[in-house]
Amino acid sequence: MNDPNGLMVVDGRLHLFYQHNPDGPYHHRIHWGHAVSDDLVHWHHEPVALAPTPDWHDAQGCWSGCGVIADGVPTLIYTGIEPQVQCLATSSDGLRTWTKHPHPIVAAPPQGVDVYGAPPEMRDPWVWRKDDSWHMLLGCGVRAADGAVDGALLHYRSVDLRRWDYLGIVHRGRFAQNTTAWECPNLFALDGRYVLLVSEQLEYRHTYAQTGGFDDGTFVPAWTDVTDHGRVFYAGLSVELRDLRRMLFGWIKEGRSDAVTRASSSWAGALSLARELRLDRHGRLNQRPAPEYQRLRRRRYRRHGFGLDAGEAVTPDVHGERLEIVLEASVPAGAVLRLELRATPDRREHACVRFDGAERVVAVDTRAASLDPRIEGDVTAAPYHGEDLLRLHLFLDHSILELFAGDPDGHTTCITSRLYPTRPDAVHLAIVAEGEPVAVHALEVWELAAIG
Ligand code: DQQ
Repeated sequence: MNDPNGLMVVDGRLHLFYQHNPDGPYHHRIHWGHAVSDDLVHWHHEPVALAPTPDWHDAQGCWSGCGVIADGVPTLIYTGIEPQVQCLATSSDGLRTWTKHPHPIVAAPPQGVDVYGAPPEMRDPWVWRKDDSWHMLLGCGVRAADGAVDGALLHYRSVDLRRWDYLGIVHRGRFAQNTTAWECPNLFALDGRYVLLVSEQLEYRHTYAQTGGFDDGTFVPAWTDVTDHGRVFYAGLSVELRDLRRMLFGWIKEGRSDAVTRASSSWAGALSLARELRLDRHGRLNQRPAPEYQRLRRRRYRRHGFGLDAGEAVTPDVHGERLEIVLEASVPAGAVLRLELRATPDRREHACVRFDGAERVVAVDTRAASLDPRIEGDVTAAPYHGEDLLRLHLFLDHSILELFAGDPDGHTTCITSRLYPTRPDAVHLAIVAEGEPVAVHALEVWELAAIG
């Protein structure tokens, strides 16, 4: 899979669609896969929802988009490519089969807007209902005054989802140095403000979050950060659940080359954990793993209130490729706390999460995580925004590490990484203090059940 698509709740069940090539673990003639969950934890596969139609507008691929219920009818809105146009499909049999609307619903860029690309790139519709109208954002790039390209979001309105009027550009800008387009926009109200999520090309690494105001068709950001500091969490897509929690899912990319992926695996890419989004009192993004995952907890190791001298390590007697770890510690300036994960007993393979008490930076280091010479690890370091205590919440799932760092209600630092140990004994965990003693207030580790 690559991007999550079309998230929608129907009869209490969460439907996930996703960019998918049924022919193999590489990106080509993309279809929409489909899976359903009752609990955010276990997924049931449904037949492929959308396939390219020969000699039609999506013949080269059904690219990303969203799902809405319009007058009770489940509706998918997505991008057909070469050239990029927006398409629509509906289901009348409980989301099993889909009928495509005979014509694109947006067939060309708006008049007078110089959308970047040859042919112009505009895609990944995000649609929502407000009052009596439907609204849509499309991601694209537009030329800026300095001659470079800004990412931009085109805003349309419709009463029937089929005929759309162009209203204007909601927001534009650049996060990385060289931008060609914003992709996969999300715009929604949360905790009294608006949140905008976009993923940016050429960088192709981050889903960015901005929070601010949205009035008169203009989004005005007051705060900006990445949703995840790793280089593998991309194309984030959110959904509001029935209980009004807003969940974010991302595509977790591979951390190895396409050639290595194709040589070693029949699949590529994964769905992230569901992250509940909130804003903290400063309007900054708070992310926490959905509590539903607690039901996967099995054997537990627990130790509270202990000190670790400099150079001392604790090695919990829980092992495995699937672990959840919660840690709270006071790490003074001068001390560094390290968690070694997926370690072999001789440490020849191990990944490392590191917190530096002086710099208050949290880092994930996967450079020693694999003995496979084809795999390059890396270091991702990011500022920790919590108050005095260090609070870490980690999920390790075979080759995926998802880290949430920060206060429960504050702005969270998330880092998602990939690690590919080669040895079957790369299942150990150690917590090590360096430099100065560290006070560990709580350490809980669970072995996690598999979901299928
Ligand atoms: N992936 C899709 C595009 C989208 C990109 C193609 C983001 O629609 O812009 O598979 O990863």
